[in-house]
Amino acid sequence: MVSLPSGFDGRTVPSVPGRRLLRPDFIWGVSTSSYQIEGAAREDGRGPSVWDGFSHEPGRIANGDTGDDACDHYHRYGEDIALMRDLGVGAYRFSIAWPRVLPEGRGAVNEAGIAFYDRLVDGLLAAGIEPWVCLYHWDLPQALQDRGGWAHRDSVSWFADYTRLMASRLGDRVKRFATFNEPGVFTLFGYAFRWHPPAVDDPSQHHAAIHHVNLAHGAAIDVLRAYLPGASLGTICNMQPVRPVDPTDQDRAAAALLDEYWNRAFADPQVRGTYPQALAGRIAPFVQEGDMERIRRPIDWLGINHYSPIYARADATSRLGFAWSDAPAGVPRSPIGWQIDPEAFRDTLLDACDRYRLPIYVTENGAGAEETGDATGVVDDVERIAYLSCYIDALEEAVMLGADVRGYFVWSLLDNFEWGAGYANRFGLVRVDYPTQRRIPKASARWYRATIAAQVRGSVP
Ligand code: IFM
Repeated sequence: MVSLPSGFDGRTVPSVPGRRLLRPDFIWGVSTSSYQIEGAAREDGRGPSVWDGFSHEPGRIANGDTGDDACDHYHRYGEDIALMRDLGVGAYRFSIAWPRVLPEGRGAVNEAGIAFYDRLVDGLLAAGIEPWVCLYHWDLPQALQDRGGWAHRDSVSWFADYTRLMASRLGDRVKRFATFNEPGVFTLFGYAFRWHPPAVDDPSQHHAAIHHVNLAHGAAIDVLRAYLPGASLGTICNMQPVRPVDPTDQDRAAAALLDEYWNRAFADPQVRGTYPQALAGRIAPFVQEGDMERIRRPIDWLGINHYSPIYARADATSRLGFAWSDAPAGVPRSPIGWQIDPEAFRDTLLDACDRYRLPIYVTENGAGAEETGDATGVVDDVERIAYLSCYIDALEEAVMLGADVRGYFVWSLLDNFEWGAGYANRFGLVRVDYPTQRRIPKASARWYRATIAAQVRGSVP
C-alpha cells in the first residue's frame, strides 16, 4: 500500500530509503525540452517555431510570458551539465528544437544550430551523463505549420528527413532516441481545445494530425534503424487514468472517450497496430492502405510521462463529445492543484506493462508549484520532495508486482517556461532566478541526489 508521506503537511522531509527492488542498472535522470529552456530564440540562425508566434499573441500565456529567453540554456548549458553531474544523474533527456537545425523545417541546414547540440552532447558525455534525445517536444517550425502542419500528410516525410539529419549528425555519440513527446497533449490541446498552437477547434485537422504523427513516428523509427542499427529507440506518451468528474453515465462515456485520445491514440497503433475503438472510426478517413504497418514498427522501450489522474465531463457543445475538468473537491492536491494519487501511478505502470509488453522508462514525473525563494533565493520545497518520494515508492511497488520499469526522469532539472502558465509555475529541482539567470538548487535537488546515491552506491551519503 502506497501512502502519502507526511511532507504534504509541511512537517517532515521524507527519508531516503535504499531502493533495493529496482534493477542495479536502473537509470535515474532529469528531463527538459528545447522551447522551455533554451531561449536564444532569434540567435545563430534559428527559425521561428509555432510556439514563438503563439506565445507572443496577447492573452495566450500567463503574464504575457514567452520562451524568447527562457533559462538561457543555449548559453548556460555548461553550468546546467555541472548541476546534473552534481545531482549524480546517469541520463539527461532533452529535445532538439527542429527550427534551430532546420530554420524552414526542411531544406537548408543551420550549422550553428547543429553545433549547439554537438557541444551539449559532448559536454554530457564528458560528464558521464548519457544523452537521451527526443526529436519532437512541440516546437514545430512555423514554416511547416504554414504548409498545413501535422494535418498535412507531407508532415510524415518532413519529420523523416529531419530525423535523418539528426541521426547522421548525432548518432555517432547518441544511442537513445525518442520520436515524440506526449503526442496526446499537443494534438488535443492544439487542434481541439485551442490551448496550444495551432489553436484551432477542428476535428478533421485533429484526426488527420493524430494519424500523421503516428505515421511520422513509424517513418522516423525506420530511418533511425537504418542509420543507427545499435541505437535504443522509443516513444514517449502521457499516460494517466481518466476519471468521470461525476459518476453519471454521460461523464463515464466522456472519460472513456478522453482516455482514447489521451492514453491510447498513439501507443496503441504504434505498439499494437490498431486504433482504439471510438477513435478508429474518426481516423478512418485519413488511413491509406498499408498505413497501420507503417506505424507499427518495433521499438525497444516505452516512455511514460505521468503526473496525476485527469478528469472528463460530458459536454454537448464540444465537437469531440467531452470536456476537460478539474479534479473534484476533496482530493489531495499538489500546490498547483493537480491530484496526488501515487496508487494511480503504480496502476498506470502495471497496466502499460501488461498492455504493451515493453520495458518502461518513466520519462517525466514531478510537481509544480508557484513558489518563491527566501531572501537568498533558497527554496525549501518539502512538498515536492514528498510528492517525488511517494511516487518513487509507487514505482517500486509496481516493480515488486512485476512491472518492467528501468528508469525514472524527474521533470524537471530547472524551473522553466510552463507553456500556458508561463514562468509562474515551477517544476525544477533547481530554481531559476529569471532576471539574473542564477541557478539555485532546491532542497529537492539535495534529496534527489541522496536518493540516487542510496541506490547507486547502496548507502545514504
Ligand atoms: O512542462 C510539461 C512538459 O513539457 C510536458 N509534460 C508535462 C510537463 C508539466 O506540465
